[in-house]
Amino acid sequence: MTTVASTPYAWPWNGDLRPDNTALIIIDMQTDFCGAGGYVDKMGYDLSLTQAPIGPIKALLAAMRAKGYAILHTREGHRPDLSDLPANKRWRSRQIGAGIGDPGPCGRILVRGEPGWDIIPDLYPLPGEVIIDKPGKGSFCATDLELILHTRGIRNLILTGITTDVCVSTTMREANDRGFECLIVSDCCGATDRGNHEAALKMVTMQGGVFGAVTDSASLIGALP
Ligand code: C5J
Repeated sequence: MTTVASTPYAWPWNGDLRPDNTALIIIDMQTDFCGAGGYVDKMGYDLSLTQAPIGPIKALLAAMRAKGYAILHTREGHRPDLSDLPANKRWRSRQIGAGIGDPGPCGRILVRGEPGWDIIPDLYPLPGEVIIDKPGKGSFCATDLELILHTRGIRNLILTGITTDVCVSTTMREANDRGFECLIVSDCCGATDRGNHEAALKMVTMQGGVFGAVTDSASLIGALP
């Protein structure tokens, strides 16, 4: 029986925390979301907020790699022909001056294969680690993530990445509804707005843990079997 000190309950609910039933998912740590000239920068948001989790994720990633946990990475992005980009998503991004598919300092914004779309070098996947390319905010929509998790016998999902209130939150909700036991790591996430980051974490803790539980990287690393 192993649990992590978390809010609102010691996670996971059943104390069954092992490297072979638990995965770390690192969501969208791409230049477009945390690097100069990328999508978030073009929208005018404070990059320090989405860069803040880089160091904590790096430490957690090293600890979980060393202990043999499954590591998965995601990238949000669209096909170069934009056939998987809904017209309303493109229109909205253009409203704020960062049109998805349009050229920018890091190549075409959020387009697969462009420099800005890829994962930042600090957190780049190792060979053998799963990369999920997704066209939307949730990591389960239009991907094979659920099949991969079931195939590997994963029951517990540890969520990190950016942004807390959009892609991380959407993925946590999707995973929770599919029966996965979810833990979000507060300092390993970041949002384009500090209040939204805090609110997204607080929402998890309602109703006895409506989407799972919240912890921090020091508590998690210290408890990992
Ligand atoms: C957003 C994401 N915020 N990765 N994407 O559009 O959270």
